[in-house]
Amino acid sequence: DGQARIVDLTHTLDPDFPVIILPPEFGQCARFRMEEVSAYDHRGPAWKWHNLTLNEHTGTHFDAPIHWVSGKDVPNGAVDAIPPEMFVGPVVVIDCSEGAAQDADFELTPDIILAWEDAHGRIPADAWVLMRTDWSKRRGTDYLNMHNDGPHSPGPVPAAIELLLERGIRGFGTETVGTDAGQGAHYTPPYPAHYLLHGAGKYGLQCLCNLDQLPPTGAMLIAPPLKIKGGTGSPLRVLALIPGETT
Ligand code: 23J
Ligand code: MN
Repeated sequence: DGQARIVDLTHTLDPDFPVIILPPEFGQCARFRMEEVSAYDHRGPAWKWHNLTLNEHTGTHFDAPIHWVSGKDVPNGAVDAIPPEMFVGPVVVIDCSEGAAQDADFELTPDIILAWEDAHGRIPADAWVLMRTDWSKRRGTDYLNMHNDGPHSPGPVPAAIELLLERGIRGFGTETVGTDAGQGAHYTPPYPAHYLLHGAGKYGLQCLCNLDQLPPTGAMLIAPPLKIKGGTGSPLRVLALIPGETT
């Protein structure tokens, strides 16, 4: 009947929004920057516009298979080559917010997924699976939660991603700065969400928000990345549509 409640799962692109910090031996992600070109002034009397500088993995963003070495040869693995049907599809939400409030290193495990399926049914093939942690409500340094031994934020164990791949999911999304836990480098394989998902040709979404406004099942996700030639990912607007509800 055309009725749907629309929830915006996107953070505002803002130079102050944290970006991932990798161990110092690696290249680093540039923050979002905005440079004024003109503002109805001598540089352009009737218009205002900006030059933008950003990493593909800035703010609320999409991860393509070629982001990771395991997915480097996936056909159509760059953002410009992914079939557009992949950008509209069903979404389910696994609520890990209570556990993540207690434990910054909270792990999404197969047991949690199986318990979710007992309550809500089997995860449908081709669905996006989002891990709700309410981490998007954190501000400032609490978001990356960096300690001397690196960042601490919740994420999936390798076996959880393997189970989601058995279900044939389309992709996996989180409210944290990555699809992997802050301490995800210490799993086998390191960064299992990135390694396993992208190796299987699946997608990622990171830095999502407002997952607390979604039902566990029944919503549709619209998540088309920018069409960057050979791009490994892209900031994007992510919208959820909840049929039969009104805003
Ligand atoms: C590069 C290296 C490691 C990671 C990431 C990027 C991300 O989380 C990302 O934004 O895809 S873990
Ligand atoms: Mn990314």
